[in-house]
Amino acid sequence: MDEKRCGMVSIVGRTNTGKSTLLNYILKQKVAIVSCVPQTTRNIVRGILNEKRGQIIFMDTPGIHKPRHRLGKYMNSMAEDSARGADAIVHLVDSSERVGEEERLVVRELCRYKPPVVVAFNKIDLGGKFIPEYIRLWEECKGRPITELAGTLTIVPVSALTGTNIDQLLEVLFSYLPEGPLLYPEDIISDFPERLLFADIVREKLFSCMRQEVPHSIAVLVEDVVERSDKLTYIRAVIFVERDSQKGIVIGDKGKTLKDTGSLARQDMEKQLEKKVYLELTVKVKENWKQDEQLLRQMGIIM
Ligand SMILES: Nc1nc2c(ncn2[C@@H]2O[C@H](COP(=O)(O)OP(=O)(O)OP(=O)(O)O)[C@@H](O)[C@H]2O)c(=O)[nH]1
Ligand SMILES: [Mg+2]
Repeated sequence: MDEKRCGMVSIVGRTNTGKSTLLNYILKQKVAIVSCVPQTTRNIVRGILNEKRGQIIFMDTPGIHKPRHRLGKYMNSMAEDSARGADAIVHLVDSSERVGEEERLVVRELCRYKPPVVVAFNKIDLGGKFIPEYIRLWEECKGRPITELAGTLTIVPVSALTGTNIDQLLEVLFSYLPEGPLLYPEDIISDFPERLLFADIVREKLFSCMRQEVPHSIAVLVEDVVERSDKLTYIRAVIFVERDSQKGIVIGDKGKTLKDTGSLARQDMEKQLEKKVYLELTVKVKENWKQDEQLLRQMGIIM
């Protein structure tokens, strides 16, 4: 029998291109939260695909953007380190959006890295209007036409939402990986700590329940996960906002936003744990939490 292939693949790109959606689609399970708000992902989320062909350890990374604070800088450097150290890189592009400044930043960075790149044109279900712009950008950075870049650069149009061409993407990725022993046991899907996933779930539900835009001011910290019995887990989470006025927005009229968030988050957590969850949510104001190293460490953003 052929030797299995195994390696690390980093999924990088500008924010909101569908990186987390892609990871969840490939793993057929929710391991990373998704929202239409930019900068949803704040940590590296590792998801592991096991197949007959071998094993791919995917790293879903925070979207690369122009950082305005310490949190943003950490998010960018996390994505860059992950790409640099991978066996292959998926540069995930939103092909329904024009090339922008952030995308130029990403391509310039990736061009300097060693691992082979698959440029995956995502959201192809929306028509892929701007694909030629992205190809031109890569050709400019590499200084050669795409036809001369075989082996180091491959392009695949995909849809992480409908699953179009994901098979093809996986085939190219496996071909880039070295043969060798598996790095993770075959029954593990993600090594992302449960506590951080629960915090992310609260954030995802808040994004979907809030009408007003304060998502970038929000951080969630899970302070307690206690197994009360075989059937019940108690989870306590604190939602941090930067200003008093934002506290009101998170709580909502008569507490509705917070209540709806809690109820949706609890349902997701119950699915993950396959048991009942009692979820307690509180909201606290903490100015400048984005500069607070200790809190960023507790949230797993700084190691
Ligand atoms: N139409 C369409 N929408 C998609 C597709 N993939 C993702 N989306 C949507 O794009 C939005 C962003 O998806 P995410 O997966 O959160 O994007 P991301 O790249 O992880 O974003 P950050 O974590 O903020 O960097 C969500 O509203 C998704 O539903 C796709 O193939 N087609
Ligand atoms: Mg994401």
